[in-house]
Amino acid sequence: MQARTASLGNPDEPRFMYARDIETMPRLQLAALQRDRLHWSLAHAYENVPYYARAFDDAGVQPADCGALSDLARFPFVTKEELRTHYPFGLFAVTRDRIARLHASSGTTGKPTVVGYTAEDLDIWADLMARSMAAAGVRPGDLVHNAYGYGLFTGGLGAHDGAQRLGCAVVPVSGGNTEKQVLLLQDFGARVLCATPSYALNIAEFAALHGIDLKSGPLAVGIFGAEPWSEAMRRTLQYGLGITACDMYGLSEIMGPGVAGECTEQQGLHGWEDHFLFEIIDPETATPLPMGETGELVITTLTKQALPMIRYRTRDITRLTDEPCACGRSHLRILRISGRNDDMLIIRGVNIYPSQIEAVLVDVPEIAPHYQLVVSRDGTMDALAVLVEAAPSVPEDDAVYQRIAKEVQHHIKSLIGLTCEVIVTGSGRVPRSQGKAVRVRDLRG
Ligand code: DLL
Repeated sequence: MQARTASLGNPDEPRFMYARDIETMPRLQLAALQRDRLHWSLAHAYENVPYYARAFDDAGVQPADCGALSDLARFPFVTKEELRTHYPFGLFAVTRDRIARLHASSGTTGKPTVVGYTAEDLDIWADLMARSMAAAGVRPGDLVHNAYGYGLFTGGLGAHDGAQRLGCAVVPVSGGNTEKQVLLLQDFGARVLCATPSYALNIAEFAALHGIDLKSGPLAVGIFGAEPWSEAMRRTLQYGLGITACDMYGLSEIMGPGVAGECTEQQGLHGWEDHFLFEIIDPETATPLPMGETGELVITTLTKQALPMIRYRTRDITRLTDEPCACGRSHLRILRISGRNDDMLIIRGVNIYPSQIEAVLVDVPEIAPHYQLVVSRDGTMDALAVLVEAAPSVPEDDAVYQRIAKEVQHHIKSLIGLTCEVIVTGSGRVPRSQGKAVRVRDLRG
């Protein structure tokens, strides 16, 4: 550890602008800090949220039973369902007058999930977003073009507060109006772009189509998250915008963006373990899995006041690694999220995530990386059609489209083992995203 700390070099190095001591803390020390904070968080939840008191009592556990970190496995899980049942403020652990802000996730059906923050929670959130952005190469003084949506979605204000905490200037443009986004990027000269990867692609495409060169300008860093994306998409965005693109992870139930952020090594996202405890469980049996195995991510908040979450089942599928990272940070890494458990498609016995299809599509030069998956029922079988767009340079010709469709079909079959229909359309026919992309249209009813 000593040698690694010594090799970190200049303490003013941009990637350690923030919280260097905490981010390079030896793992044993980090575990001791987590233990103390976990005790506080369990007691806080138990004493202030009737739901947790009942759930712990039913499971026969008390906060005092959690001696070691591994004892957390004896505590029950909490899910989005409980947040819905206790809508709007039933899981809050502080009185309404201590709440400084509310956010909510839209949810496609029914009531939204509401989350609340005390002033201290907002302060920590800004810190963690600042740390995540610094890890991705954002520096004090940078101009940050923030195209995450402002409003109830946590992306806009989360990135905004983090960038300001780091000492950046923010262009709070929010999502949408792509023409204006490109104009402002060009005229204001932002060094950093915050957006969903699908919207960043939309921006890059618009610029290219209108002969606007963002590549040779000051734009240098992309902070992309809020939806699954692939390494192939990273390459496309980095090349298309002339940037280093880093992944950003978070969810409103736990905080918002900045729960984990990728450093410039681009080898996964550092989960900020001084504020969260990460576990992986088997999504079927809910049994904890060892480090390195793929499963569902479960997160426990260690310092959240307003809305403590004890063993929250995220539904996100990924794996963790505690292998040292070349950047010198000791906090474990969450590897790229392949998708949500609920987004997994089972097509004729093959389990697939939309991001796996994306990884195949992005590498085919004759198609643009916009796609939608249409799932329908063919008798008793589920059928998948992949709707893709021909690249703008491809002539509008049915025979050419059919040849490309066959090739794509072949790639999907050989790389994922899935037989599906591929439909190639002309440029601009696949709906564009302004925030989180809708990748799957389910017609099964
Ligand atoms: O999407 C927070 C966020 C905003 C993260 C901006 C990053 C950047 P929610 O709307 O509550 O919060 O959605 C959370 O989005 O459970 C994942 O399924 C998905 N998600 C978020 N980040 C990533 C990512 C925000 N980097 C849900 N990769 C999560 C894959 C992601 N999926």
